[in-house]
Amino acid sequence: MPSHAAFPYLLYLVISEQNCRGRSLLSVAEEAISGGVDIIQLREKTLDDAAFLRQALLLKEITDRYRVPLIINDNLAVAKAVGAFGIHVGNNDIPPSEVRRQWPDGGHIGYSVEYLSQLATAEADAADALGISPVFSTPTKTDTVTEWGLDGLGQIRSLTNKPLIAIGNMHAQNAASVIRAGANSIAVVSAICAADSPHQAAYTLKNAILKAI
Ligand code: TZP
Ligand code: MG
Repeated sequence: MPSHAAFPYLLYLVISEQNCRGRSLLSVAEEAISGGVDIIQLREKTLDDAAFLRQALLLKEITDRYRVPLIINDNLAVAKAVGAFGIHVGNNDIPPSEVRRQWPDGGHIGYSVEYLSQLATAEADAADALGISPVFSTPTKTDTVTEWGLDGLGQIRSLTNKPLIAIGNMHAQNAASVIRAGANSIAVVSAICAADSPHQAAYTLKNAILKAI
């Protein structure tokens, strides 16, 4: 079983307005926090920088109110401008070492792993946590490379001590097995953003995780 001390954020919400079924991202985030979400990543792939910044500032007000860390996906300027807890970058984004250089007093860096060969690199070393992307294929993100599955996750677990964030078709029914395979954190988009009740969905997921650790 992995240590949960380095990354004590068991339930990780990845949110964007377009995945919220027409509801306000802010109200979905607030409900999700009330249900037990531990950390939130704002991932807006369709907004320009100004709109992304406005959205991030509004979300930061909420995450600050509840003392939930805010991660910004793939936009260092926005992450710095809002004083985010950290940033998450993909394999084709600004590399973690460059984030570190441009944000020396900066925050947490998450880095998505799509290839095993990424693990033995300076970029993985520079990251604080690794995204296992995706554990299971998902309609939410289709331009993915490797469907890791539980075996792939377990293999990565055996190769690194970094906290592992499992993402891709995570839900209450598979969360426990993913934790047992070595994940430190379960990250979801649809399981919370598209739920009738984001509060209840977060609560159910959190309980499934807590039972598995
Ligand atoms: N990265 C890998 S899979 C994914 C991201 C952002 C989307 C996960 O969405 P869902 O709806 O939780 O499967
Ligand atoms: Mg990217």
